[in-house]
Amino acid sequence: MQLSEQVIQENNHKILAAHKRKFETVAAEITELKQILNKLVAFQIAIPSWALGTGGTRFGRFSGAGEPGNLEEKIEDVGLLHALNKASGAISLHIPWDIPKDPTATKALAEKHGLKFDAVNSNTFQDQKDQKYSYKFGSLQHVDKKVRKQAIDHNIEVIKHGVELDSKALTVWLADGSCFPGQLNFRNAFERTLESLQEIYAALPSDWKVFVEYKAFEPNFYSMSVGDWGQSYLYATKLGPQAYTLVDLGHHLPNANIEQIVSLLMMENKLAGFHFNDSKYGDDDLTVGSINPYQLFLIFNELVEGMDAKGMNHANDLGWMIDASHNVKDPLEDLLQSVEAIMITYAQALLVDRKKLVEAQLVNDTVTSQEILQQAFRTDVRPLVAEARLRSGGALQPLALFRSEKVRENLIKERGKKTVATGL
Ligand code: LRH
Ligand code: MN
Repeated sequence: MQLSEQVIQENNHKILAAHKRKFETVAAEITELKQILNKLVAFQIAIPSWALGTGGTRFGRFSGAGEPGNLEEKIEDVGLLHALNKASGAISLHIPWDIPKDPTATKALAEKHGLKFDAVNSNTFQDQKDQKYSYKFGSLQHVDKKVRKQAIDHNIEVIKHGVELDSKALTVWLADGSCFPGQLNFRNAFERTLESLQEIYAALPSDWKVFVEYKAFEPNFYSMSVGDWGQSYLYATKLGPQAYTLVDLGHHLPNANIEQIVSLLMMENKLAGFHFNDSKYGDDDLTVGSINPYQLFLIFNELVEGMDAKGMNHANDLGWMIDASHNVKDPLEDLLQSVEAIMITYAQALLVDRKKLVEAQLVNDTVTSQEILQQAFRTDVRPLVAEARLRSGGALQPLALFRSEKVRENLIKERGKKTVATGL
């Protein structure tokens, strides 16, 4: 199921006048309008290949119909999202869930949909059926050198798959840790994990990066061997200049100040990028901006300030990826909402009057500082984001068009009612 440019343009035409009125109203208030629109047009978010079907929890999974049953259908679904919002121009694969059997054909299919391959993800948190050694007690941290070697070889295999698809980064998330006090010697576990990561680092092509993703808990519930930003930063600095710390928004303990973590990682040139999602309690992997949109704004506020302070290219210098799981929403509608939330928040952060903010900070005028931030956060930038989409050939209202064109119904007709197992 693909949505033609013609269908998108015809639909835009019906609502263009209303859009232009709203756009001109908000545009009238903005000084650097052209720069902001160019930044929005250039900003692309990677869609996770593992989030195109219904997820589930240990208590159950309510599968949906018309979901992708193979890598080709996953690429088509991301292509559909990108046709609608022109901001989903990349897909992030998870190996072995998405091994490209014919990389040349896979790359060609992605190019047909205007998609690139973002970071590839390794998986040493599940035992594959033909696997020799179990990861029950960890992978890169494991006390048994044979298990560590198996996990290292897997990561090197994943790099090879990524190279064939012109990906430029490997994301390593480790479930490694312990469930009980006394189960693990923390220092030895760190040293074994570092030694293992050093072997993976040595296999990186010179223009590649490795993203070390941290997580406070789950599936281990006493310690995680990459449990917070400090531990990930320690690995990344000990590994070398191609290693960075990946921030998954759901991987923090309650009330962590994620925007401060982001600011300091950028200061150190060690921020890899993000796995965007939202959460109220744990690693809930909910729709971006659905629970705590102000926190997301404060994070993007630090990102824009930090990237401009270092002259970074907003679109290309960091990894912008979603990592979500869908239990009750249509996966594609959920992803459309997540991309929209990220684009809205980025636009709001671009509206912050940085000069006035610095002036207020330098005189400890905390009231004015808050007023400046909330002026931007309370600006309805949706017409700006829609205008950027319009100028990129996308839909003014992606979600409404997804529904009015009965995309899910058509996918079910094409793929049948069969339900598909996702890796998670
Ligand atoms: C771990 C995680 C990691 C992925 C997995 C699907 O919670 O965030 O990024 O490998 O989800
Ligand atoms: Mn993640």
